Amino acid sequence: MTNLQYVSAIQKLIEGYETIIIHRHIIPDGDAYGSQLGLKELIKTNYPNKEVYAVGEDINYLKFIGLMDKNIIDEKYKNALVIVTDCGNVERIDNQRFKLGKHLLKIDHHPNATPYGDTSWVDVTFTSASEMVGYLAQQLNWKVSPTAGRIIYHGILTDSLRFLIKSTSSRTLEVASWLLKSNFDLGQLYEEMYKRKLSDLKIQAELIDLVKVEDQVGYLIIDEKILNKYQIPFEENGKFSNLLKDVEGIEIWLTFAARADKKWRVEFRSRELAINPIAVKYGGGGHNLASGAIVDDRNTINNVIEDAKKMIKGEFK
Ligand SMILES: [Mn+2]
Repeated sequence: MTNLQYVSAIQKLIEGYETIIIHRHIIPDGDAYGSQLGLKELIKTNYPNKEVYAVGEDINYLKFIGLMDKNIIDEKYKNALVIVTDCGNVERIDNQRFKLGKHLLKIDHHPNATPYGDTSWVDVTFTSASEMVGYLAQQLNWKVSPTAGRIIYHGILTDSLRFLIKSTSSRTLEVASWLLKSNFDLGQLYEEMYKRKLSDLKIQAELIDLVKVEDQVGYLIIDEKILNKYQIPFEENGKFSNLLKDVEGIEIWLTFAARADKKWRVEFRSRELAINPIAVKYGGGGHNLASGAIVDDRNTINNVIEDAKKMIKGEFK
């Protein structure tokens, strides 16, 4: 099916259900929020009589984008259309009640790790699931409130690293341009997104000193002690995953960050080599050039680093 065929199929689905419940992945990021809350806002504007809910855990640093709906009882799912955005694998869907609906629609730009959904629109050529939602709205000529425009634009910005990643296309910019017409306050959004604390700069200085580079693999281990010293909450432990981006001589860069449950969050990034097979090996997943996983201990961290070196040498299996 072409993208335009998906667009009209999705339009029919939305029109066919009175209740729509939208899920996305755990440990949400800007794109998860953008595609989920953006789509909710769009449906509410264009189909004001429908009940639309966005479910999952709230995350503090994204409260300026919006809040999740609470206390949605199982009964609500009975005749509902359930939409899951920005999530490649079933285990990562927040929360597992997504199965309770009448029809399941997946909208995603990750490689199709575990296919799911009665209708599944998956296209890895989009920078973000938010771009897909923006594209959907643009093609259907939906009304876009400033709130929806802002939420979706933020999702595209965060996943595309402000239009920096290679999958940024003329379509990305057309969708972004079209969203800007909704007249949200772009300056205010940038202020929220890019404001930093002095401690953010200071921790970066300390982290840069800890960087190791071996065989074109750069890595950084951010333990609980450093996070505490600079009062960085565990839920923000992913924000240094691009510190080693664009450094000459580094092909793959790995960031290991302490978690509240004593496990480690691993962020895999790569200039060109597809590194998601390593993430998958450790129970994670993601995109070719940007993936994530959670590992148990320092031993496993060393194994991940060794696997990345093997990947560079073409010896990873
Ligand atoms: Mn995404």
